Amino acid sequence: MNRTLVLCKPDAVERAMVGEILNRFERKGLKIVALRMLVIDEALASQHYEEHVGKGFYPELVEFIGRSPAVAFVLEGPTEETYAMVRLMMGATNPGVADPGTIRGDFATLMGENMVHGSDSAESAAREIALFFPEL
Ligand code: D4T
Repeated sequence: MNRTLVLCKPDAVERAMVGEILNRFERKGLKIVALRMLVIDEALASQHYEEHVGKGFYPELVEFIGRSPAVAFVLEGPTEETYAMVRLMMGATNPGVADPGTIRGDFATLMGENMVHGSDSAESAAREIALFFPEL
């Protein structure tokens, strides 16, 4: 699996940062192989975030992820480490401690508004790509 799923979350779309984010991945040398804009409803959110269902922050997470459109895309790289490369470029989940030079480190401040999502393993990538792009 040389592919991974990325989401520009609603905060990124609202702030008109989609172009900047896509540009970073394209400059890195990763290829966009599919892309769509959608509102992530509760049903899709519960599948995407199945490991977080029932946690304290889950209701807020669902409200945030569905509050306005997101942009989902699939990136392809030359190795099976594509998902890891993308996660490095995103930075730590909490933007408050994300390294400068990463997307979250450069553009975000709050855990609840952290701009992007990237699959955290090759297995997650396969599952999430099937969820957002069943035609692939
Ligand atoms: P996503 O999945 O959005 O790319 O984020 P990460 O993979 O980096 O982090 P995650 O799955 O642990 O968290 C998902 C999402 O929930 C928010 N969150 C997380 C939160 O608001 N409070 C918390 O305590 C945690 C752990 C942020 C990202």
